[in-house]
Amino acid sequence: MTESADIALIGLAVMGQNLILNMNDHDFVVCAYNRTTSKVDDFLQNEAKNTKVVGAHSLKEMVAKLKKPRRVMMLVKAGEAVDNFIDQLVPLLEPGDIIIDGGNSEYQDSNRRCKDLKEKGILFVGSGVSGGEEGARYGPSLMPGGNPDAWPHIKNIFQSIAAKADGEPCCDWVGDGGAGHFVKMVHNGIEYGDMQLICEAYSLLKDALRMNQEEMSKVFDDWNRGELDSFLIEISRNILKFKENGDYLLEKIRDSAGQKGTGKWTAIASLEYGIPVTLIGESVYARCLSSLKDERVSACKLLDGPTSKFEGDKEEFVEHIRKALYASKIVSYAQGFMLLREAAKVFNWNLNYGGIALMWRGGCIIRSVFLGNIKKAFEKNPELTNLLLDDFFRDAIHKCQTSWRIVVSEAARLGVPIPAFYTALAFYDGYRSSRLPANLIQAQRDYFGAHTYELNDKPGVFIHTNWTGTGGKTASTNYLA
Ligand code: NBP
Repeated sequence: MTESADIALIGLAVMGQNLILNMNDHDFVVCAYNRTTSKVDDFLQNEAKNTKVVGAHSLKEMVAKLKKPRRVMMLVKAGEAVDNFIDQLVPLLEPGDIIIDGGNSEYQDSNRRCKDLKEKGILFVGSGVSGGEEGARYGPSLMPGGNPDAWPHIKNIFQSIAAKADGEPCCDWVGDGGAGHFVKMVHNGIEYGDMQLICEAYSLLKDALRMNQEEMSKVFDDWNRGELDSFLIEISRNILKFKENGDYLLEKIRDSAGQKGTGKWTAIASLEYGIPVTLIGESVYARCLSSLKDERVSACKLLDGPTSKFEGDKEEFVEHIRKALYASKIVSYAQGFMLLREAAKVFNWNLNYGGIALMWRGGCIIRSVFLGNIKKAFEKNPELTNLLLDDFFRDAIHKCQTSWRIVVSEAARLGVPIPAFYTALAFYDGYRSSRLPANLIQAQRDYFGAHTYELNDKPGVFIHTNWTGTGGKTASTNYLA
C-alpha cells in the first residue's frame, strides 16, 4: 500500500464531506473514512467522483495510506465518539503523528485530550471550524489550538483551505491545549448575541413600527451597506423577503428557538471565570423563554402590558434602532474579548486578539466589516484591556448612545421585549461607573452573615461590625463572591 495521502478525514457528514472536497480543490490528497463504511463508497462514487480523494474501510487501512507524520482529522459528533476514535487510533499511530478534532468539542475535553496524547507522543489539535456547509466547502474560519508542535505540519493545509479576508487566511494558531475550542465557543456565543440583537431589531420594526416584511427587508438591506455590514444582516434581509407559494415564509415559522449548547457553554464559562458576558447570557435565556411557547400563549391572556402605540417619526426611529443595534453589538464583542482575556490568564494562553478578530473576519457566521475594526484596535494596542476603551469604538458608542437610550426607553414604554439591548446598555452604564451600589451589598452581607467588608480607604482589609448590638464579634471566613 502506498503512503500517498496528505491527510485523513474521519466523519463523512455535511462538514467532513465538504472539507474533503475543499482540501481536494487545493491539491491535497485526502483519505476518507467513516464509522458506517458504506458512506465511504457512496461518497467516492458520488460527490468525490473524479477527484483525488481515496477511501478506507478500516482505520488500519486509512493509517497505512498516510504520509508521515500522519495527519488524521475528525469531524464527528462531539463527545464520546471523539474519545472512541482516539482510543482506536493511538495503537495505530507513531510518536509525532497528529490527531485533529474539528468538531464542536468542549474546550475542557480538548485540554484533557491534548495532555493525555502528549504523554503518548501524539500531537493533538482541537480546532474550531466555522462557516457551516458552505464555509467547509469554499473556505471556513479555522481556529486551531493544542500541541504547538503540530502547527508547522498542518499550517499549509489549514491556511490553504481557510477563508481569506483582505488577502489573509482566516486561520492562525490560537494557543495551547483547548484554546482553539475555547475561541470557537466564544465565537458561537457571540453568534447567539448577534442573532438575538437582530431579532430584537426585527421585533421593534414589526411590533413597534408596524412595518411589513418588504419594508423590513429594505431596512436590513440599507443597514447592510454601512457599519452593520455582515453575513447575519444579509441573510436576515433575504429571509424577510423570502416567499413560498406566494406567502412570506417567516411569519409561518414557530417563534420557539432551539440550541445545541455552545452559547450556554459560553455563559457557563463567563460565570466560572467571573466575567460579565451579560449579552450572550441574555441571548441564551431569550431562546429558553421563546421555547416556553405554550406557557407564553396562556400568560398572554392573563398578563397585561401597556396599550400605548408608537407616535414618533418612523424613519428617525429606524435610525435610532440601527444605532442601538450597533452600540449593543460593540458591548457584546467587548464582553466576549473580556472572557478570552480572562481565560488566557487562567490557562496561560498567549492569545493574539487581533489574530482572532481576523479569523472571524471571513468564512464564519459572525463575519462582518466590524471585525476588521476590532482587528485594527488590537493591532494598534495589543494590550488593550477593553474594546470600549479603543478610540474608534468609544467614539462610535458616544455617537450612538442617545439613540440607544431612546430605543430602550421606548421599548419599555411600549412593552416590546428587547433584553439584549437592555443588558448591553446596563453593562455600559455599569462599566463607566466609578461607584456602584455594591457598598450596600457588602454591608448587607456583613449585617446578616458577618461576611466582613472593606472600607474605601483600606481595600484588602476586612472588618466586621456588630450592626444590631446583639451579634457577636466573630466574623465569617471571608471569600469574594
Ligand atoms: P454530525 O455532528 O451529524 O456527526 C456525524 C458524524 O459523526 C458521522 O460521521 C457519524 O458516523 C459520526 N458519529 C456519530 Br453521529 N456518532 C458516532 C459514534 N458514537 N462513534 C463514531 N462516529 C459517530 O456531523 P456534522 O454536522 O458534519 O458535524 C461534524 C462536527 O462538526 C460536529 O462536532 C459538529 O458539532 C461540528 N460542526 C458542525 C457544523 C455544522 O454547520 N453542521 C459547523 C461547525 C462545526 P455515522 O455516519 O456512522 O453515523
